[in-house]
Amino acid sequence: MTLERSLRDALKVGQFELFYQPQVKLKEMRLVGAEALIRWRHPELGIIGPDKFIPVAEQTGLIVEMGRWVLESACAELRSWDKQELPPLRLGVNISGRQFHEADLADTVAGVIADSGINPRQLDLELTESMLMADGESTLRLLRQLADLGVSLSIDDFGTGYSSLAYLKRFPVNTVKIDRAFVRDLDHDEDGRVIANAIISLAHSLSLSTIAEGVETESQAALLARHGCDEIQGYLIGRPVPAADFVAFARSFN
Ligand code: G
Ligand code: G
Ligand code: MN
Ligand code: NA
Repeated sequence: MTLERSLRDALKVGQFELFYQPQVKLKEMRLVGAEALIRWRHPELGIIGPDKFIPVAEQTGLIVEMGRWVLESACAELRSWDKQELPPLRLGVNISGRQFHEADLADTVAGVIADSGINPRQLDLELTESMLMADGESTLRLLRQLADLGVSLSIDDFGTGYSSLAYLKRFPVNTVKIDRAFVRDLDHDEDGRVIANAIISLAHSLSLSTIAEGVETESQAALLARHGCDEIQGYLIGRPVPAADFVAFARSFN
């Protein structure tokens, strides 16, 4: 059976699952959000990560249906956290290039928000630089439609893409996610610190908030705090875990 066929079947029978990775505000070390990360719970092979199947889902177009499932599941989870009386958290959902270029993404997001009954401010859509570079006017229109729904918009893996800074000013984006490559370099050399500092300063000068990804050590967290980075995400705080484990984590965190 082809991987494409297996993925379709897996989606149909409910073998995909979202894991959740915590995000913490550095100033007061308070849990403020999470990123939803898809996993395939394969009956024979165990947990399979997205790097093994997202590229195929992209190529075949299945990502559109899968992405819709991710949005619905993420919003259902937000609703359930609310019912379980967790403090209000923001949940980040990754949007793929193909999904972004589907004509009706804003309608899809609006529909999922309405059906789930979540507060749109709790939903954050993670976009990449390459999506924002594609086509000026239609991209701007779509971003405005999304922003008008009340969701927030982040740029994922910031610094790894085209790094044309013009779009940062032009588009209604709220947050820059500093790629973990830069965070890893923080410990190594002065250049690493200079780059991270420059990204944080640039973001702040445009009134954007910053989340550093892939934070693994206390010394990285301390350097980021000193540079005024707003939030961190990474193994230092917690790995991506199934929903039930995340709820337990959230209850015990503060
Ligand atoms: O979960 P992990 O850390 O292995 O994620 C690897 C990559 O897969 C990340 O870059 C992330 O952007 C991508 N990814 C994870 N979950 C999703 C998802 O639900 N949709 C899309 N489009 N990409 C995802
Ligand atoms: O969306 P994005 O591609 O940024 O997804 C984050 C990816 O980074 C996921 O694959 C996640 O499992 C991984 N990740 C999250 N925290 C850490 C970390 O502290 N260190 C490393 N090496 N990877 C991480
Ligand atoms: Mn991401
Ligand atoms: Na990233």
